[in-house]
Amino acid sequence: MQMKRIPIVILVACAAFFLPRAALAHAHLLSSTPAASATVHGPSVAIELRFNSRVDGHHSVLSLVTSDGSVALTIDNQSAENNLNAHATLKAGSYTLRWQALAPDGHITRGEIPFSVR
Ligand SMILES: [Cu+2]
Repeated sequence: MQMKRIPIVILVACAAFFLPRAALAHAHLLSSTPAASATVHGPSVAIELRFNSRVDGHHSVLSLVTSDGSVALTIDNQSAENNLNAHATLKAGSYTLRWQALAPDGHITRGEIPFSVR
């Protein structure tokens, strides 16, 4: 029951994205570590996403996607109120960091950052 309600919430959030006024308050990704398409040294990888607005570290979601599936990351204490932080121990390979950020206005934004570890 609970699982089926989540996609509806996301749809509503996406619809609100197209309202210009609301869009100003959304959390848009400004930059990240690793950067998109970057190759970083492992095995210890620090992850930081920097947004244009505050994000709720307790209700945002980070996961790592590989060919083997997807693993949820624990979100660390935020280095700044606009940032989401995590860390992972990764072997060499290709990864996609999938993020879902909750802004203070209740709207959710999502995206993916592909990167490689060598
Ligand atoms: Cu918004």
